Amino acid sequence: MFWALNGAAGTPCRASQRHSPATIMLFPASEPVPATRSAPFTGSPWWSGACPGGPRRPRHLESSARANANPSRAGGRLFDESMAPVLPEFDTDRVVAAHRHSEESTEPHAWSGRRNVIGARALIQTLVDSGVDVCFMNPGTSEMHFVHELDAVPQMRGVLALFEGVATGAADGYARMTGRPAAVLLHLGPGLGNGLANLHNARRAHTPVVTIVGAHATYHERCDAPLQSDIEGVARNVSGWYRASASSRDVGRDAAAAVAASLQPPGQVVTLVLPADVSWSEGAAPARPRALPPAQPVDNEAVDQAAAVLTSQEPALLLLGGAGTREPGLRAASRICAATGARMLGEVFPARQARGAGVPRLERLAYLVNAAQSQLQGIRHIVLAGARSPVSFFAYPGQPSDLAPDGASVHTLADGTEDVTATLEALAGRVAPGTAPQLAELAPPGAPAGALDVNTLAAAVGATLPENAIVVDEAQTSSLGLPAATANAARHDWITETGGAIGQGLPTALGAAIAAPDRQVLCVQADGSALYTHQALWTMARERANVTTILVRNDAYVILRLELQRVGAGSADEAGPAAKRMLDLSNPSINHAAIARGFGVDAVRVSTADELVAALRRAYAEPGPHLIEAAVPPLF
Ligand SMILES: Cc1ncc(C[n+]2csc(CCOP(=O)(O)OP(=O)(O)O)c2C)c(N)n1
Ligand SMILES: [Mg+2]
Repeated sequence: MFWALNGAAGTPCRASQRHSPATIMLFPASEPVPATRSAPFTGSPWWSGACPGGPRRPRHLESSARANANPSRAGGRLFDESMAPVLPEFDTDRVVAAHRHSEESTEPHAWSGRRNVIGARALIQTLVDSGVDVCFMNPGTSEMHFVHELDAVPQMRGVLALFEGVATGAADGYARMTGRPAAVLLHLGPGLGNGLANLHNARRAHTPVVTIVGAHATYHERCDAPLQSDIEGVARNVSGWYRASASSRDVGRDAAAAVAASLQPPGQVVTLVLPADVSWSEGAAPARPRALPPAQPVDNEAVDQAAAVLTSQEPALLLLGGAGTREPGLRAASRICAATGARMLGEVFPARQARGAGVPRLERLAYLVNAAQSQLQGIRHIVLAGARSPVSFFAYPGQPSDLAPDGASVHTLADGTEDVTATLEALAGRVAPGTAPQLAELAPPGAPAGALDVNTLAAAVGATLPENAIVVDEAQTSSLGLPAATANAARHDWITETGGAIGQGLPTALGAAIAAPDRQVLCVQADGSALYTHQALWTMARERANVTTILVRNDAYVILRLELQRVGAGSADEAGPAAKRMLDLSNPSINHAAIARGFGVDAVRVSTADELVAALRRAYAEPGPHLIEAAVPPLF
């Protein structure tokens, strides 16, 4: 299918519907229980039978702590025994292959026939078997059996976060770098609610996240105890799939279904509710991983029509999002544009963009309406590849919401549920055979000296960025110079705040570092946004995460000074003292380096560009997390 909107700018025919939650599965689950078939699980002490915990007490009371258990992820048996402790980046294919392999297996499951397995253990084992072996969590009473069983299934790495928004943001960052979900364990409705903003960002990034929400025992619900609340009402906001496990017999297959649902293209947040009695009751069994749907075939009609539009000689734009901002998609898009003369732009806030030397350069659509309008001026055709038709982030009096220029046609080449990369490659094969992509040269800026401002900040980042770094950008107004200063830096990946919910930078950087421990993560973090989830620093210290944070201190919500004016409320300079006070963080000024040290992170304060460069070089050279608090004057 190929969708076009001709005439006045408006909503494209289908892409705009794609962001709403796709499939809501309602409790109780009604699908049939899949046949219990097994993969080769016989090698480990755990699977071979006797519980290492000792005496035969009821399983949920049993001490199964394995003091000498090897927590290395190399022990994960889902894929193969030689799996390195560090999974290679972008594991989706591997997950898919494992799921297929598992579906084909006819061996009985090692646990079939066992009645004394509690729900929590079956759940964790199913997650591990399905390729989910990291769980970011902030547990409570209803999750205690899950916590207890972590020692029984040591392939699951539990990562404690001190606020739920850290756990959910970390899961987002983790999956953006691995292509496979992490689990998040949260405590009833309030815990899920605390994690919601970063689940929202994950939803907007189409990140697979398996959210497990512990709940009261099923029979306890009617008591309306203090923590009882509408979990589903909270979950629906972000979840494309929702289910509450009804009994310990169901929880394994529910977990397998949750993982598969999270990986449904283009990826989504899913929520599995785990009542406490489901968690502690026996009679559970781990379930086989579910088969994942095969990638959709390329839509040749859409490719034909995009080819016609792009070769029509009318000004055309290829707008890239989702998988289109990864390197294979960018290379194909660059070839298409080189051959046809079309322009290419990236969506405003891509989930993950490949950048730097050796990668095609991709300018992004601007956040500010006027700037975006001038980027789009004169365009007659917008061809969407994994992106949505451009809209203004907010409504502003007298400004358009829809940014497609009047008279432009909007065409969907591939939406996020389709194989964006393969479609771009097919289009490149059609219109650009023999045309090479245009790749950025390695030409980083020189190391800056002197006063710190948003430009010297950016130059310091570009001059020092290590090869293969992961940059998490929550620098807000201080990010202004970053794209240009890093376009010709060493190759790197760039992660942005897809959903506009702030407090995402530090958690996402934590998750990315756990996903890719051999890569350097640089988090360029605005001060106000940092303070939503700064507890992430403690988890970074505890997990020895290789994250260098530049904490950009301007002692204000600077962007809101601009927004005050843009929405027509009046200029920030002329605002009254009560209004000004709501946008100011300077009284008292916050010592972010001291906060970081309090959380166990090495931290320094810098006030010149040369000091920043030196601090960055030192931080990159040493393992573990570092925070550099940089005093940068506000842009407005
Ligand atoms: C969850 C959430 N709460 C509040 C906001 C509104 N908001 C947007 S930007 C901003 C302040 C950002 O300040 P800072 O991080 O210091 O960046 P600066 O503007 O100073 O560069 C706020 C409060 C938001 N986008 N998301
Ligand atoms: Mg600020």
